[in-house]
Amino acid sequence: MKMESTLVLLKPDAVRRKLCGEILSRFERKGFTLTALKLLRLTPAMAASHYQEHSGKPFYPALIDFITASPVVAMVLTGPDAIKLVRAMMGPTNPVAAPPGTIRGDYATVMSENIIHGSDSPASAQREIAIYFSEQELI
Ligand code: YYY
Ligand code: MG
Repeated sequence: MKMESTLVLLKPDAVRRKLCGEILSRFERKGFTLTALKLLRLTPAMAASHYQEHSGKPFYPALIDFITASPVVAMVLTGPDAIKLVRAMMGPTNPVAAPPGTIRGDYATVMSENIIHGSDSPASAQREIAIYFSEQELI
């Protein structure tokens, strides 16, 4: 067991569908500590930085359009093994493969609007948290 912090985004579809409270509630009930939280609209530069590993892939232009189209909720969740546990609660990238009980399994139908982002490794978490939050904003 290691204490970790992970970046979670509730994507534009989650905000539009007013699912933020429900999803945040799942993470609180699981036992994570909320260590930063904000509503913001991503600039194209932030989106490009966040999704740099996907640059050039066929779905990249649509992904950038989607993630910058309207506000997201960004948060940092902290707790034991937070990175892996949050990914497990999210479910697989493709909602078709996401079991009921996972966030994508319960709320999403298509990969292009799959509700939530969570960091996939300690290196990603560190890099992604810095895109959204300053040191002073991490409580
Ligand atoms: O980390 P995760 O969000 O589960 O998946 P990634 O492989 O990092 O892809 C990021 C994001 O891109 C995914 O959440 C949806 C979108 N996407 C897509 O629209 N079509 C694909 N074939 C792959 C990913
Ligand atoms: Mg990813």
